[in-house]
Amino acid sequence: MDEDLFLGFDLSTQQIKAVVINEELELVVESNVEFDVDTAEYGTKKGVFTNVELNEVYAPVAMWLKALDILLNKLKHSGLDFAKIKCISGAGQQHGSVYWSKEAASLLSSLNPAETLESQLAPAAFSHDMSPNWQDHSTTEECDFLENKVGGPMRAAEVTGSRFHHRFTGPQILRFRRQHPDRYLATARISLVSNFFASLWLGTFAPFDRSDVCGMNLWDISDEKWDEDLVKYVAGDSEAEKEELLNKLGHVEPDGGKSLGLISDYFVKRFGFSKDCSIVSVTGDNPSTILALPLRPLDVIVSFGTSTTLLISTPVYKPSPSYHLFTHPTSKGLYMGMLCYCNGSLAREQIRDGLNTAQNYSGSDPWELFNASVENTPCLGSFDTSKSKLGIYFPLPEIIPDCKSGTWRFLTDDTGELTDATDASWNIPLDDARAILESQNLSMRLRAEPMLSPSGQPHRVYVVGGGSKNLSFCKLLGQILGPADGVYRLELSNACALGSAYKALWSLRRKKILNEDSFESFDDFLADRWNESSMISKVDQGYQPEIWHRYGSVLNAFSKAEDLAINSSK
Ligand code: XUL
Repeated sequence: MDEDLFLGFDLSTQQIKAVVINEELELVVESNVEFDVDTAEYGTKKGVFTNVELNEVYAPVAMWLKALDILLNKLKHSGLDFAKIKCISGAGQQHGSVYWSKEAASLLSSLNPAETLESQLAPAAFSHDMSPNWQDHSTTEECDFLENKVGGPMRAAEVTGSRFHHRFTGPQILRFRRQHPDRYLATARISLVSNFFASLWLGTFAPFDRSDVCGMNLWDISDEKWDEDLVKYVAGDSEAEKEELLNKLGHVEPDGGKSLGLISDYFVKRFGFSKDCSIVSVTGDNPSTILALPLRPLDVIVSFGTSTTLLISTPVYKPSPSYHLFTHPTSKGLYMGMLCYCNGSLAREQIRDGLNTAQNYSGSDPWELFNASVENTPCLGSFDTSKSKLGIYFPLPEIIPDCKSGTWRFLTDDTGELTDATDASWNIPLDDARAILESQNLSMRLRAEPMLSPSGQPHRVYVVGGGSKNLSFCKLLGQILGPADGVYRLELSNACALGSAYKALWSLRRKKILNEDSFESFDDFLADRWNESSMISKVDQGYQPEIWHRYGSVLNAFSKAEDLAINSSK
């Protein structure tokens, strides 16, 4: 068939994925490359290297170059005609930074199509061979330094949408400059994973994406410009050092749908792309995920993956140190609210495995006992409201709240007083199954409520990611967040890459609004084409007043329990 096609990528922590769609949003082909398996010679574990003593987590940039080449060859062998692709966009894991060398610009623009990206760009195009990863926790000193300079977490959140976080790129650049002053000096450009990827496609440095740039703690969201004070604190202390860093950063493209240019000749000659194929801003993986559906204000997406993330589209810029706000990837006047937890699936699986071992489970569904225990345990572990159980489970150091690893179990009564749970009061590991889901969901509710004003309830909750298949997870999410219109599973295993493919399509086909200097919005464009009944299914009724209020009544106690966990681990 002679149809135009659109390509979306997801360069995430453990793999790179590609999806190709047509104008009707139908999936034409998809493929992926898993780093630990397909680029095993790099020796990463779950796509990264970890230095436990230093709390560092990072990934080799050259591995991504190799993986892209493998992925494009896989797509070619699947019969995809690259010449039909009219536009490409993508998404990258957020916050990760790539440090380009002084030779990078000329290397990027003169690639030989007979050779791989990896052999031509690595190591010469980079002043540092590694990209700090979003799971990195090494920048406590830098975050404290910046927080002091700025005047506290609230001020940082007001300006940049988030307080300083270990993984955010400003603190990471500061640490990089302090640890490797020579490499910092040798750096011509600093990109995020997103515009690093766009730069490969363009054969020249791409600007930052309007949404992903908000993951740096350097961008003034309201004024849409670099915060020069912050840039200066990260760069050193002089005007000259600030200017040097501003040059290394380059600019930010304000229009998420604008073509950044045509595809580099390298891909035209090596893979047979059309010379007219246009490249659109590559955003972060979370902003791209909200583009996989026409998300309305007060709708929430919860992604149950390695990390648990909660995403909201909101017209209100109401910053807080306890969540993140980003500029919406496509729509002026909208923001993306986000919560991002490190302890997602790993924490749940540890409890599941403990339960299976304790009960010598040998069946075929590893979640059978866990789910049965969730169903058979009453709300908060007790029918008696004066003996509610609250647990906190962080096998990894957590981002929200900023807390070292550990497990804590408490009992709380109607007054919100907390006592440590005893072996007699808590049936370990049986009670932990419901308690960990409650704990993860209460934490989301506590933080998301201000973004969901006035009622504190979402309109709809959409679930995605591996854990969305588990009905027990969906049910507890519905009970605790209480969405008025229920919980829906997005029947997609590739929401993030698909969001990027949709963005590529919108970019090329969006209509200009007559007499105005603007375009048809992404959400309207998508809503016109999106076939809801084939994309989502309702998995829980959502709001049940009695249960929702019972969970609401322990939110203060839960917040105190978190404080105890934070202080006990200091
Ligand atoms: C978001 C975050 C993670 C990564 C995962 O702030 O750190 O969700 O984007 O790829």
